[in-house]
Amino acid sequence: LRLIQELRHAIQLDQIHVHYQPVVELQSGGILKAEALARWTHPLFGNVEPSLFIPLAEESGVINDIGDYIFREAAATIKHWDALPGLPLEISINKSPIQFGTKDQDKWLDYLQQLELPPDRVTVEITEGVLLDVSENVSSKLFEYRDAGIQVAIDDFGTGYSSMAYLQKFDIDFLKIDQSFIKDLVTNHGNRAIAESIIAMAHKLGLRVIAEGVENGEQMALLRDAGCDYGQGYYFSRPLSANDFENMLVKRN
Ligand code: G
Ligand code: G
Ligand code: NA
Repeated sequence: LRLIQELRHAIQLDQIHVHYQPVVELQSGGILKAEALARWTHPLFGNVEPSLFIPLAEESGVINDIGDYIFREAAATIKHWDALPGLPLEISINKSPIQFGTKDQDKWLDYLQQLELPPDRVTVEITEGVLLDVSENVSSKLFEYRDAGIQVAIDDFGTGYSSMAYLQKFDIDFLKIDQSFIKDLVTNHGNRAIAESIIAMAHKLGLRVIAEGVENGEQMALLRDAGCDYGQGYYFSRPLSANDFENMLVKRN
């Protein structure tokens, strides 16, 4: 478990980076926001997959430091991009259940104030499981975010056990349809029915919908015609370094 030890020092050693993947409005093709995705460049192993090191970070508690680091880096980057032509971009940050573990879990609102970045430019992505956690830590933080104007998205929607009541209680802003439903959307009638039902239900509750893992134009057109608001996936762009994302923005405008 040497890797956990190394992960503890990865931030100071400047091995943790943020990549950005655009979330695109299906009707207009415009970019609404970027999702911040953690990357670890290990000196020997190269790029360590988040699916490997995020669980390690969660088990060891390092996720709190990594999460804060990613948040600060991503918020500062979005602020920096305000100087570019085009609309001000929003940023989406993943927050794992472990990060809700303590009462005084983050100072993200203070940091946004310091940066002079309006909280409504920030979305926190949580999984359905977080909503089912009845602890005071989770609900007080979600209400604090909401009162400040930070938006909340439910990630991987449809794979867990969300209750519709929780979507109302916490006044959730976005549902992200899990990529497993998008994968064979065009040929699998069941998955298409699930995606269309999520879109209809979300809209009736006043939520906006993001389809994850959109890989081709057929999927994009089907989702757009079904009324899905936004898409994210390789069809639009892979997650990019800050530099590459910035170049992409400049080229588009
Ligand atoms: O790009 P992808 O391989 O990046 O991401 C894999 C998984 O890791 C996703 O489920 C994503 O939600 C998670 N993840 C990526 N970055 C972060 C992060 O900064 N914090 C948390 N908690 N999870 C992240
Ligand atoms: O937070 P979340 O679990 O949604 O993380 C998104 C994950 O999905 C990341 O690992 C990201 O690299 C990956 N991803 C993003 N777009 C696509 C896509 O179009 N196809 C596939 N297979 N994976 C994608
Ligand atoms: Na996510």
